[in-house]
Amino acid sequence: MTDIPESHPRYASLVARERVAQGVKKGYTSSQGLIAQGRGECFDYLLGERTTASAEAATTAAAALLLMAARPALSVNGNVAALVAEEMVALADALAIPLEVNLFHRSEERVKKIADLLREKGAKEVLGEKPDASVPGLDHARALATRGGIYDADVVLIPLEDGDRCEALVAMGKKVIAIDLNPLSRTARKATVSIVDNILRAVPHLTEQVRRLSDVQRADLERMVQEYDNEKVLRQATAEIRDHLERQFLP
Ligand code: PTJ
Repeated sequence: MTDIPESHPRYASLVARERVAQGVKKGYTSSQGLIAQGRGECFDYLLGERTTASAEAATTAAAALLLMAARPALSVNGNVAALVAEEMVALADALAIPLEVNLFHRSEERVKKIADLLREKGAKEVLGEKPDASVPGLDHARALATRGGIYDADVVLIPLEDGDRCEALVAMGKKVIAIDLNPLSRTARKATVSIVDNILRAVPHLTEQVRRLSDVQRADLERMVQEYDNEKVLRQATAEIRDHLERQFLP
């Protein structure tokens, strides 16, 4: 790995980039994942590389949804594995559910490498190596799903995805939580709850909220979800970008 000094003004961003590059070298991240990371970096820069108020609101609603779910599921792809493998294991632990590997640029070798990495980080159960069902309406490998996992889930977390599986999962009647730094993406607009934040900040924060809300009464969780308005949150996220840019660069 390139030795990046902690004093570098772009330290966190450069370390994240390095982790995705390592993921490609080790074979669990696709080369296309580098492009996705570049896009994410750009949006994070526009946001001011911070967790905004809109992301806080979305994260709380997402935690409430996951806690209320009868069968929640957590999807992991190559970029998620490179950036937050350990943190996804902690989230799965907090909810006492498995993780499921699901890839767009699928190869069986990459699925196995990601599943092995998650197990190495302490995952108790990893699904996705033997998919036995297919999400209707998708013509690519991302359709592959596991019964007892994403296929039967009522709430699915899909970090860093393109929009069509999000739409297809919503069409199956599922509630979908996206983590996507682009508030304008199809995924962000189609999801039930969109967390517009860097996955590096979003996943630990989501786990913290799941733990914090775990003793809250169901009626109160329901109220949190009912009061949540994803369109309003995405408008707020774009306003947060504009405000940050004006304050920072055009004072
Ligand atoms: O491992 P695979 O084969 O399943 O492929 C994974 C990628 C990410 C390559 C695949 O899902 C893909 O091509 O995704 P897209 O269409 O590039 O969308 C990824 C979205 O995630 C974009 O809107 C990015 O802005 C966003 N994004 C990228 N990095 C981050 C991010 N959002 C949050 N945190 C990030 N670090």
